[in-house]
Amino acid sequence: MMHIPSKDTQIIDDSARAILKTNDRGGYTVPNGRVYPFQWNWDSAFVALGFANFNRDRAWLEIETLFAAQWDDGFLPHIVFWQDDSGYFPGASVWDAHENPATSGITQPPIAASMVRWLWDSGPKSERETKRMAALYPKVLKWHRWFARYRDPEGRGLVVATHPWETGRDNSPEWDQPASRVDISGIGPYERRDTSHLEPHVRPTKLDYDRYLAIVQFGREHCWDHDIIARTGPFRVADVGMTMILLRANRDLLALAEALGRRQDSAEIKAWIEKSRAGIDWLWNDETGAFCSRDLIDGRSSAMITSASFLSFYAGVGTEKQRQSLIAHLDRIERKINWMLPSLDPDHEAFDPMRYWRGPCWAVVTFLVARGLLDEGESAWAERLRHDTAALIRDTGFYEAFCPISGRGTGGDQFSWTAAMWLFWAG
Ligand code: 9WN
Repeated sequence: MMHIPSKDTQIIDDSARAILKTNDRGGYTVPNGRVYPFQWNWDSAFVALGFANFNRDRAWLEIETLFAAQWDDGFLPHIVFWQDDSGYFPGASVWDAHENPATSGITQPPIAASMVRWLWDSGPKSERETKRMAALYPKVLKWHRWFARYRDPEGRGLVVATHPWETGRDNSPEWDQPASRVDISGIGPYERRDTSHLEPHVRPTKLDYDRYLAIVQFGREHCWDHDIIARTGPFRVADVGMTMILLRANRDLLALAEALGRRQDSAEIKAWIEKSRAGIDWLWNDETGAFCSRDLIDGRSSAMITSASFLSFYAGVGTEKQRQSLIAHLDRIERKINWMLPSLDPDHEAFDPMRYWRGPCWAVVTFLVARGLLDEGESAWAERLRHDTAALIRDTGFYEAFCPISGRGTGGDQFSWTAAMWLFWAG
C-alpha cells in the first residue's frame, strides 16, 4: 500500500510523480504494474495530463505511443499489448485481434482529442508542440470518423458500446439487463488473474466475466468486423458516458481543426456535433430526471443515475430544466454519502460502495464532471468535487477508486490516472 507520510502537498506531489515514473514502461504508462500491465486507451490520455505537470515531452509521447497502435481504418484499441505479461487476463491471444502490435478488438471512451487540446492549450504553443499537435490531429480525426462510421448504426448521433469494457465503466449496473441476453453457454473454463491481485468482492462477478468473454468470443468469431459487431452483436447499448465524452471531444477537435486552418474538416466535425446535440435527448429519462444509457436491442432506458449522467455538463448539453434536475440529484446524493462523486446513485438498490463501478468514486470521471460543472457556471459544485477527490487521495493514497462512504481505497493502488488527476487538477 502506498503510505503517505505527511499531509504536505509537496510530498503528495512527489509521490504522484514517482507513481507515473514507476509505471512508465518507456513511451507508455501502465495503469498499475501488477493488475494492468499493458497500455490502456483512456488511461493513457488522462496520464498525459499528469506528465504535463513535470515533463511535457513525455506527456505528448504517451498519446503518440497510443496512436502508434491505431488500426488502418482509424479504430483505436482499448488495450495495446506492447509486451507479454501473464499477469492479466484476457491477454493478446484471447483477443486474437491484431498482430503488430497486438491489441484488443474493442475501443474505449474517446477522450484523447480533449487531452490533446488541453495539452496544447496549456503549453507554450511552441513550434515543436504545435508540430506534435498537428501530427496527432489527423489520427484523432480518423478515430472520430471511425466512430461516426461504425458506432452510430441507427444514425442517432449517439455512441453504441458493443462491450461493457468499452464504456470504461465495466460492471456498471446499467449493463446488467442488456448483458443478461448474452449467451454464455459456450464459455469453457478460464482463469481470471484480477482476483489473484485484488479481493474478489471489489471486482466484477464470475457471471460478469462469463458475459465479457462471450462478447469477446463473438468479436473474434467475426474477425473483429466492427460493422457486423455494431449491427448484430449480443451487446449494443447507447452509452451515456461515451456519447457525452465524444461530443465534448468533437468540440475540442473542432478547436484544433480551426487552429490548424482545416476548413473542410471543421464542417464535417460541426455536423457530428449538431447531430449529437439533436440526438442526445433520446437518452433523457423524464421519470428518472437524468440522462441514462439506453439498450439499442430493446430500446429500454437503464433509468439509472450514474456518475456518467452528470457528464452532460461536460458535453455542454441539456435544457435549463434538465440541468436543474441533475443539480437536484447532486444535492440529494451528497446527503447520502461522505465523498463525491459515487459511480452509482446511493439510493439505487444495486449500489455497492466498494465494488468497482457500482458505487465507488473514480477520480477521472469526477474530474470530467467537475470540469463540466465549472464550464457551466456551477463553480461551487465543481470545487466540492475537486475538494473531495483531493481529500480522498490525501487521506487514503492513489487508489484506483474510493468508497464514497468510508473513504477507503478500492481496486489497485499506486494508480497512474489517480496520480495524474492529483497533479493536473485535484492537488
Ligand atoms: C478492462 C485500466 C482499466 C480502465 C477501466 C477499468 C478497468 C479493465 C479491467 O481497468 O478495466 O478494460 O480488466 O478491469 O474499468 O476503466 O481503463 O485502468
